[in-house]
Amino acid sequence: MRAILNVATALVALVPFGITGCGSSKPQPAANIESQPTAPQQQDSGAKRYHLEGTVVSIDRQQKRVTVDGKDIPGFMAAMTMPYPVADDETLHRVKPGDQITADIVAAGSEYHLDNVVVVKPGEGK
Ligand SMILES: [Cu+2]
Repeated sequence: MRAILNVATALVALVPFGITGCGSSKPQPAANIESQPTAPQQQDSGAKRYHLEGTVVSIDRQQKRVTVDGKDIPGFMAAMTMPYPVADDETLHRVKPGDQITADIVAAGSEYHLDNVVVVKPGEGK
């Protein structure tokens, strides 16, 4: 019983960090881009993709963000709940709180967004 309470306390203590999100691990100055004049001006140039599994916590259609309680993503970030920008409205209107999803995190420098969001298991709510 005490162990369970300790875990709950630890989770609560982590929440503030989850709200601020990650991205603090490797700040990349934009000046780096200018040091590569030969690089083509492609949107996805240098972008990395990470596989995200998690549960949708909330959707903010005005800010175009989906908050996901995500599992650990090796090489990107630990398991945490944080908002992810989502570019397309179709995804924002399709997913619902409680949905279990998989998605690609497209990360380029300090910018990232979700792509290829798939609802693996719909949530109970509507
Ligand atoms: Cu994060």
